[in-house]
Amino acid sequence: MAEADSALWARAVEVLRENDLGGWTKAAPSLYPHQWSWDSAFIAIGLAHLSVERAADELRSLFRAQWATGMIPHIVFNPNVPPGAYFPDAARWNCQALTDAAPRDVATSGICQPPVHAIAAWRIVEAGGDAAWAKECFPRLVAWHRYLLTARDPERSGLVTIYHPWESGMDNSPRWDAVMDRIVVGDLPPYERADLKHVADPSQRPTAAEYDRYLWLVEWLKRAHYDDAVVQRDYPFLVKDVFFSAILVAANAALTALGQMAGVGEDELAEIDEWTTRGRAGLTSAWRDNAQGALDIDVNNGGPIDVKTMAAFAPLIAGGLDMDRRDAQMRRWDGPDGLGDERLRGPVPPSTSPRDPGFQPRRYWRGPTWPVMNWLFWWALRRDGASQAAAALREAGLDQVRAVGFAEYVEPFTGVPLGSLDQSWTAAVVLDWLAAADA
Ligand code: 2M8
Repeated sequence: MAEADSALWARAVEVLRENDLGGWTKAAPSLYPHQWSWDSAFIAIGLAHLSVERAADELRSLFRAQWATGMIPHIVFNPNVPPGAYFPDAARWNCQALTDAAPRDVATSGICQPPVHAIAAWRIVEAGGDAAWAKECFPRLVAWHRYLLTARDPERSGLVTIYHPWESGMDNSPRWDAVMDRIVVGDLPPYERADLKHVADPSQRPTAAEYDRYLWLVEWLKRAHYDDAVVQRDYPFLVKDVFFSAILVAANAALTALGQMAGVGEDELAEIDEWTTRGRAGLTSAWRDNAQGALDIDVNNGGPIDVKTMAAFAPLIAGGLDMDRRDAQMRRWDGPDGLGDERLRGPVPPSTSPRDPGFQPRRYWRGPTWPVMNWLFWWALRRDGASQAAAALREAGLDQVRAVGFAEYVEPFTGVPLGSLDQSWTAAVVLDWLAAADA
């Protein structure tokens, strides 16, 4: 490894150590003091290069918080965090009082996040994990995927229904604007935002109006006692999220590999195959030629959500595309909604296309580039043999981190770091990138 890369590696290791709270890692030093679901999956991918056992522990601590429904919750709360440091906190979600499905010994939020976990579990195997690990994690991951394939897709459409922008992981993406604009906030219990205590510049975070709606949706979910059937009967934010669904398809391939290693029966493997087929069919139904990709579907009015964001690359993440669709996705990748806008500081994809009316270059998921997303696209391109595009993305992604450190997100034109510094998942994906060069 070149000397500069050794230094980057050492610094990434340090960031993960500093955020390590003993068996699990907080998402960021102060802005995110708890364990986040998809953050921890990416973190495990990085940790696997340091210690297979420690990486497995990262996922184990999520599994301990798994709901009886199979859901892996989006936040596992750290009981040692002082009141007011993060909001909404465990008390506001109040899951243990409202549903028996929530675990008794650990407090969690009542929603989930994209299912990157099987991909992480398989990365642990690739880094030296054994059949015992595959046997241990397989049933947890099957229960998680089955929850998404059933409770979150009772129509068997192959597309997962999300209940909250936080479930997408892309909280304030313009993908959600039209649905969120329809929500009328009622009698919302008072609250104080904690995020703005940690990020001084409010133009980098969601707006007050967005936060009111986020919290209002939480009140709806509480009223439904977090019961999926009740939520889906009458609820203002029901969206078929193509990016979430695509990650599930990709994760099902990893689940199959884990199942084979664990020696599970043919029936179980056949069930996962069927999930994959269904997921691909769902993404095909969400394909729009004019978008050269897939668009989310607003369940309450049946229509596609026509905005230009990186989520349109969902089919690329899922893989298994026919030649025409793959070419269309790669044209989009190289075009003005992907890497082709000449104002971009480097060839990494903006979260929202600069051509979309909702684009804002500094505000969270409305334009900035996200190192962890660069990693995810790199992983998918590499998996499918697009080695040149993958190598270029890895190089550009690493260049960005070399320039600004382990930022949560980055302004796409100026390259200024935004949000939290020393974000755990950014450090983790850097380790995986650097390890890949040596492979
Ligand atoms: C962001 O989301 C949380 C809520 O879940 C927040 O803004 O408070 C998102 O970027 C999400 O994708 C990420 O998992 C989380 C922690 O990094 O922060």
